[in-house]
Amino acid sequence: MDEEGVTRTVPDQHPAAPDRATVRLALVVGGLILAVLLGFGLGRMGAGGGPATAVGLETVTDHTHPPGTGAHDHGAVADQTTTDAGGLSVTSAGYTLTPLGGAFTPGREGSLRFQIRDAQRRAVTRFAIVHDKPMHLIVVRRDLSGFQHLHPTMAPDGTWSVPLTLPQPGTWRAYADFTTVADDGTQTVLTLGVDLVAPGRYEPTPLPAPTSTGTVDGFTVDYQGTPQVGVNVPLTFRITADGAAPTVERYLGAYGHLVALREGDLGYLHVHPEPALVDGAVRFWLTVPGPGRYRLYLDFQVAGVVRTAEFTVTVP
Ligand SMILES: [Cu+2]
Repeated sequence: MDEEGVTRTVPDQHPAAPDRATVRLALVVGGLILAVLLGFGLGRMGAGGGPATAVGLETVTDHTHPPGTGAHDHGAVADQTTTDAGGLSVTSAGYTLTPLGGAFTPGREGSLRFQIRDAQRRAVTRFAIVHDKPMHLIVVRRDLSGFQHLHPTMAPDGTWSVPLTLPQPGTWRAYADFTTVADDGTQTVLTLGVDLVAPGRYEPTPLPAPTSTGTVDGFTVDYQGTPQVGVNVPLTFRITADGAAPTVERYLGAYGHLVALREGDLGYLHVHPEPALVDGAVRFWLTVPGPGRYRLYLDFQVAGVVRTAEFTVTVP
């Protein structure tokens, strides 16, 4: 990362095969559970009952909502992250992020493995697909450098794993952003966080100065909007290259993905995008829970390549 507070090219973090496998797995697992739960209903259906059972399936497979249309506005959803920052705890709402081993050597590819366990200590295997994925994993060093956005895959026993390289020594924060689906269909939106350690001499990078312009690989990204404490305000990002506007492509079901992290405690903010471009720009709605400095990370895709632009914002 350079001093401008800008970025790097994100390699293809969404290989097609594992993704499909993950989705398929989620569908299969969800389907099996539903088949058991709804066996009685299905039997009735076979006997000439109504199509009532289709509804349950949709809560698992059709969670992906038009981004921005109240992204987690489901009737049965308990959303803990609307106003407060998430990712500050390994346990919330009865669910626990449990890392499974895993030592990291700086600069060497390792593997992050973990489970999400429920209040009965059972590994959760039923997750809703949100923004095309059942699990979003954000990794950043505690100085807010080295941002990564990954998508682990789940084994049938509920163990998630993803190759992970921590390029520099230091303490890193990993955020698991997911939605569980309980046996009764209740969905819980959560971001749990845990620290990872890459042993070695930690030389923190100072947070770059606030700016509303970022550049990455010849792309310039400007945003308009002023984050305010406790107010949901629009942030509109415009992407240009050589003075022209490239075609911004949909990526994970939206025209961009934005993560905001708070300096000091690394609180994680959910940011909801609007479903369509606004005059060619990507618009998000952000509520900041308190004053401080925040780092914004915008993932966007042009010509099949995902890049991340970064910005520091001071909220008075
Ligand atoms: Cu993701």
